[in-house]
Amino acid sequence: MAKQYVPAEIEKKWQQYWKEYGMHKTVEDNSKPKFYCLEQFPYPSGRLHMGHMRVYSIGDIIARFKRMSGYQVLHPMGWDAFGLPAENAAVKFGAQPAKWTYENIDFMKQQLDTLGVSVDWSREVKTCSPDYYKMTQWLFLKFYEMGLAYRKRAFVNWCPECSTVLANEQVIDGLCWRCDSEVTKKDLEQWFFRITDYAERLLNDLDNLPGWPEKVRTMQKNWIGKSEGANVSFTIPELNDEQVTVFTTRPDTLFGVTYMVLAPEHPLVPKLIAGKEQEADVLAFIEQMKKESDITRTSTEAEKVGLFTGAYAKHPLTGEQVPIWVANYVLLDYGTGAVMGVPAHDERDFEFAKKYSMAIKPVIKPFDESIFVEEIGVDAPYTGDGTLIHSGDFDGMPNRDAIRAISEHLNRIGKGKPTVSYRLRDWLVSRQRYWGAPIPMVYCDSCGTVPVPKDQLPVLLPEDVVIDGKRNPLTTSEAFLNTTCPSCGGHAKRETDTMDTFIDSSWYYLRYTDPKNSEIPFSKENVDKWLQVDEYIGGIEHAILHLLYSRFFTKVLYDAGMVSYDEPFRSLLTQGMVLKDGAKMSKSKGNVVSPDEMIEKYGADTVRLFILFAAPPERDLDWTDTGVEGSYRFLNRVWRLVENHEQLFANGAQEPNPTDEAAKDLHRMTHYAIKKVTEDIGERYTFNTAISTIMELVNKLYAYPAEADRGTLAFALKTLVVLMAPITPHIAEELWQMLGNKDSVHMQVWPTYDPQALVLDEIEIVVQINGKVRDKLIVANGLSKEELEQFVINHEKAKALIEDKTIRKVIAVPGKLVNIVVG
Ligand code: ANZ
Ligand code: ZN
Repeated sequence: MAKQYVPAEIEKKWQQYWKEYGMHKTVEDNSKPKFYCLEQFPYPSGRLHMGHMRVYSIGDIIARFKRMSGYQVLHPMGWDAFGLPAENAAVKFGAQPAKWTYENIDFMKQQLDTLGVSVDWSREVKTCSPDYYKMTQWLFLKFYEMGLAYRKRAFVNWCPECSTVLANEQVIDGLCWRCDSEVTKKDLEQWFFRITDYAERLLNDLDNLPGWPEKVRTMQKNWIGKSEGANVSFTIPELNDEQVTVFTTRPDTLFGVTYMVLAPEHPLVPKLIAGKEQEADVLAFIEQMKKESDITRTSTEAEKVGLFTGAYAKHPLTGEQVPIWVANYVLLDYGTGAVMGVPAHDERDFEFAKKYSMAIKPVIKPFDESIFVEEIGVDAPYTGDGTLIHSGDFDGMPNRDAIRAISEHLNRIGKGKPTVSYRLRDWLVSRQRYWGAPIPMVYCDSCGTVPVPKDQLPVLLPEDVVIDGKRNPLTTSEAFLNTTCPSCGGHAKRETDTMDTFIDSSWYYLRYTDPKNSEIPFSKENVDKWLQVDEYIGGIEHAILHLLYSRFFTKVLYDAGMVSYDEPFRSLLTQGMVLKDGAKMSKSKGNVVSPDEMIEKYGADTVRLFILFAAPPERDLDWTDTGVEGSYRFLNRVWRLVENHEQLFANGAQEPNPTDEAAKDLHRMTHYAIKKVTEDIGERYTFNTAISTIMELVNKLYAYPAEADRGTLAFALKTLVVLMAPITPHIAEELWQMLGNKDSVHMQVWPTYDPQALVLDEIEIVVQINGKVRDKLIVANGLSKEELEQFVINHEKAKALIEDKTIRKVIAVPGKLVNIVVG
């Protein structure tokens, strides 16, 4: 009796079976090589979307494939569970952030189970649970001990919508990464991590990551933004020759300086303007600038605005007077917060000088003789290379050489030195929000800032609080306002800021190796066994943020002797987006396809098959109903195929004996499929072409004649089901049973192909007469040069071509052609 393919039934059944037999538990077997397969953990927003389905389908095919290929595989899952949406939900629905979060986790976990992902839930981590954030706090203290966590007052990025500060990495084109509001600035005392100490290593070690996409490495490189140049000191006669230092990448243009610009917030500015007529205007300008974000101030579209301070500096080499200005386009925290203005050779300076009618003095004569010095600075600056002019002793020197020569000269006379600047800023890690890991610091009335001793962790987050969306409830929490100083026992207040959630996610992949450790974040033994992550899969949106922070964390913990690798992710796969009708799925566009509905209608296997088949993982994937239906039909087709041949296995299948033509052909296809699918899944991650190959095999099986060898057929069917196991794990289990097996298909050893089986018996070669292609011949494969030559010249077809002419020479290339030279 024909059995129907009913995904809902078999999927439930097998998920239950896997759970019952603990089949996704990490098997610790050190006789096998290890493989750590990790997908970025989700934020428990409420429900999984198609993007999640994609990333977890990709991770799962890899994890399942590696298990069958003889690896001990770590494939864990958890929740990036702190963050603002929980507080917003609390305001909106009145739910406690904790309750809301845990309920979401329960729901989404069940969604992941319906997709059939083989994750080891016994290692689950939730960043919001006290056992986890205790260790996040432990690590904060470690950073503090190492001098890598510090508190300072600074103008920081502020998102008015989120009511919190943001790290530089979280300001994307002037907007908040989370809510897209325009970011402003605020003067606050905040905690920072000294990531800039690691700038050079974070940059250089990108070269040791060949398994990362070039694009991501370039983005990190640009973000770190290393610039080599010089610091040059000018003096200010009216302030007793006090020094003001500028950072320049172009010391070769020093003689072209016609003014200097300080960042409005530069500490010297108040002294420069004191008592001058400019004072009031400049002070007002400073106040205005403090509020604008760096991005707004320096964007190329933004108009350059500045004011003269009324003060002058003395040029270090010429002694000339240089007027000192303040302007929006100079930032306090890059370089030295001061620049020398060279309008003849710099775009920004040119624009500024034109606007305020400042002198423009060319000091580089272009190598390109069609550009005249007289033209420089009339309509545009000259930013190319050339020879120095109007530059004293350096006249005539190529400017690339002058960069070094002038730097060295300044160094000798004590007025400058070679300097490297980075765009990367220290990581601002405190947040004025409730739903995060409390920063484990107290402020004692008499001892000042005191770290909480590690044995007093965790600093618990009170859960019975009122969230009004305006104010962090910790700032009025009794437990935070009144505590005792761990050092003197006197009255102290706790820090009420919590940590940036990106700290939680900077080390979760380490915790998975030792998730239940209650003493320390993880043991060295466990972490060293599993690290590095062999394949990390996630979205390109984290190219800088999460990935840079995680690299930084790993390097710090490497320096602390806690891990043996200083890069966490050996290989990185950034998956493309899931689109619908060419657009990103979004509620506002009304084009969201619900994973639950799809799984209910077609089953998880169809959803997985479609996702993996529709596009290679890095590319965007367009969700189409016809595509999903096609995948569903294919699974039905395989189902019927196996069912038609169930009898074949009733009494145990025979061994393959491919002697007839059809059997030979099928046998070759089967081995080819093994080879192709193995390489596509295991090496290239081109799951789509692996699936096309499986489809080809199915077509061959349908066309297989009833009289052809049965053993060959049985082998092909078994192989088919095994190859499908990582892709469509539920139906593969069911089909495996239909083929007469009692164990799980996922426990099978991944097949290897027989290179001999791929060799064809006969091949086609080309026959040429005097170098011209004249005919084709079928010959036995593997003939030697001589055998091939003899076979062809004695063949009827060749004889006809040669006619009565004389054979002068025969050139035979086995496997390809035979050229007969006649005359
Ligand atoms: C003089 C000069 C002449 C410059 C010239 C460039 C071209 P990158 O390459 O991005 O590191 N600069 C330095 N500090 C600055 C700050 N805090 N805010 C805004 N601009 C600043 O840029 C380095 C160049 O940016 C420096 O070299 C300086 O201008 C400017 F033909 O000095 B340059
Ligand atoms: Zn925001």
